[in-house]
Amino acid sequence: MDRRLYCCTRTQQITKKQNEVSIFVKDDHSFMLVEEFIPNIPSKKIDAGSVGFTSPSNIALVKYWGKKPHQIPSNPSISFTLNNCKTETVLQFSPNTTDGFSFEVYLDEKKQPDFRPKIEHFFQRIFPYAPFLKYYHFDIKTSNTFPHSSGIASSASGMSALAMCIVALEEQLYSGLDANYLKRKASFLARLGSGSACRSIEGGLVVWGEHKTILGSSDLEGVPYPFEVHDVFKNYQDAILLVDKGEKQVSSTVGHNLMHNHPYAPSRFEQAHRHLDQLIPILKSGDLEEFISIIEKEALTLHAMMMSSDPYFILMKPNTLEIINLLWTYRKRTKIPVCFTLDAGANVHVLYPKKHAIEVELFVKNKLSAYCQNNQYILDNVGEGAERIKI
Ligand code: 2P0
Repeated sequence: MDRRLYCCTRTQQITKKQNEVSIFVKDDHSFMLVEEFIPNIPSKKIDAGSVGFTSPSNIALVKYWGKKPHQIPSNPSISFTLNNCKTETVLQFSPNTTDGFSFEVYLDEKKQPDFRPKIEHFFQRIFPYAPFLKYYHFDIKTSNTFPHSSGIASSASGMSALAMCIVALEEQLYSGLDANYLKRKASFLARLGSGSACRSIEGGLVVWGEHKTILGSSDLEGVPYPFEVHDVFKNYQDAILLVDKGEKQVSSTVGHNLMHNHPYAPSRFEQAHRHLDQLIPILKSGDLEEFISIIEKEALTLHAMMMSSDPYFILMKPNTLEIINLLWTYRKRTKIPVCFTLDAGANVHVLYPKKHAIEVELFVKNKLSAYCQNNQYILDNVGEGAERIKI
């Protein structure tokens, strides 16, 4: 069945095509269709098979915090794609004998019924763009390279790996889809699973969210940062200090929603745009003093937003602050341009240029690891994005 026809006859179109985006109202829910990513009738028939991808986590320099309906970010963000913290996903498909979505999820070979609601929701959201999801039963077999419950967001790596598998299946079913389209579509689909996941498909620096100066930036997908990047940022290092490996106190979705009616939200969103503008010459020149100033301001503003929302919450732990203070003292003493950033949790990402890796890693091992749970930390660096697993 042609989904476009289905949608148009069952719904009322309230906005005419604008940049290929249409907004429809179906029953009481509005939904948005981006026609560019809606496939036609499959050109081939395949009964069964499997595809696999690895996809990394990413660490935001300018943070995404606050979103609108349809997974549209309230402000643009930019991140380094990581290299070592990855999810590996194999999608095995065989004929579906039911009317709905049919799938099982496995983590490290063990069935994970808890993951089902999130995947079911993801499939519902992306179904207009992947109608073939109902042709098949899927066994989704996934594992992470980072320790389970390490407090590292597995949604970015997990959703981007699954999105890559889904477009790889699409590539097998439809002819003539080029590699660039497939990567863009994977980012678009990954965003519908988890916002930050759209920044994990491509390597290096990735921008998500419209920004006036950044050519091609989009609210719908992550795009490679299009301007000149100084060599120092091409192999930046990230030591992830695992301060608290527990369950997240606040889900990201709840956190993002607390930006609605937040008294400081408008100026925060404006600040993110300004920080991106300021980063453009810094990323070109390699001015690390200015880089550090923006990156640390972003991390602390993210947590300041959480601490001033209603309800308010604190995700940093005492050891998070101990690490930040030790790092500031170390930077002052050694003049090594090392800085920190934070995610929506207590873990600290220590960022530094590769040429200082030996000294900084000794400092992490000898001083900072004492403030981590079980002394655990992960050494990571800027990576290349999602990669196919040869099956
Ligand atoms: C980021 N974070 O830019 C920010 C900084 C956490 C702190 O994106 O609801 O898991 O799935 O779209 O992507 C975490 O939020 O949220 C996040 P959803 P997501 O990386």
